[in-house]
Amino acid sequence: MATSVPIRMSFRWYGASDPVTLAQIRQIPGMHGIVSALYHRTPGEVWPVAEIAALRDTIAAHSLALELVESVPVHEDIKLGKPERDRWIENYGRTLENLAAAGVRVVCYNFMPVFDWTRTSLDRPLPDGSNSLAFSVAEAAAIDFSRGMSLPGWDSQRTPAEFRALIARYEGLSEDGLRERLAYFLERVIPMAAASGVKMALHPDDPPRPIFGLPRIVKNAEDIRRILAMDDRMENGLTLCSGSLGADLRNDVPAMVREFGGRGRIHFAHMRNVRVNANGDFQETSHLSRDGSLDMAAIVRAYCEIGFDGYVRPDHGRNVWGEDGNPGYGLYDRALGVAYLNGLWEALSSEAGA
Ligand SMILES: [Mn+2]
Repeated sequence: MATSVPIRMSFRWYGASDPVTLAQIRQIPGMHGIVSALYHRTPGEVWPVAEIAALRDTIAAHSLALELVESVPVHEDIKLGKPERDRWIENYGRTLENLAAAGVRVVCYNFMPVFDWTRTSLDRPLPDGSNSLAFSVAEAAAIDFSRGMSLPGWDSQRTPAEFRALIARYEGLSEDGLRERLAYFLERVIPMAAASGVKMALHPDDPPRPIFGLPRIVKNAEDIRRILAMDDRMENGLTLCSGSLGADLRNDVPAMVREFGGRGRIHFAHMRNVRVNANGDFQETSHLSRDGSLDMAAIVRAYCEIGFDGYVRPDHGRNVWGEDGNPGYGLYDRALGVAYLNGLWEALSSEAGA
């Protein structure tokens, strides 16, 4: 069969504590590699090369590659513009060097203050009896950390009072102010990434809107243009997350794939579908186009047209068949997502003459 799918299909795995095993992931058709991280390392720490290599070897024992990492977290001092940021940036560069030495080629990261994703429910029922992550604008607006309210998925990390204090540190910071801090970070990190041979892949804000008064600067095509213009090198690239950007109906995801991917700046494609209301509420769905608001075939077609040969992973899945796993990161629905995406890619890449 001449049809080939040139993408490198990948699957996020949280390490030895993940209820999903590498042996299971290996059996999903077309699987190339694993997306993981040293989750026990705190933001700002240098990741030792021996630990990265050990993770790579564990993964390689299942004939899977570790070529991309999600995420190397950006220390809060960098986003806050504190003087200590130079030390954390230097450490970031050393981590990139160590990752490259262990064979990692792409690093996903984000630049969201305090929370790197936000949902108001981790298990909202869907009509078919499954459940999934959801976001309600009204429910988010009603969360009041000063009254001890917590946020689903984050309530085990810090107390409401700690979150309130963290958010207060950003009070009065504009989008321009946060953008300057990203520019400061990129000005130093992109040259180190380029020297190490690692491509940086910025993940968009999730959801793509300001939340709890915190500024957001990776919400739409205009935001992304400004960030890519900060350094024109390939190493200053993107993780194009269809579900994050797609949660704002004004974002045209296939157009973004063509614009940014056509310039070689998309290094990692996150693929998932969401059902979005006009007011900004959304719920994650199966990957199938008709279950959500995104035309997944149009997105894959755009990738095929630009000849995309980078890394792809199914993003979150629903919780189906009674699986007891990490919210959004069970085995079954993400595996169904891979099978669906493989089918789209096989059909549409041969159509595009790839
Ligand atoms: Mn994503």
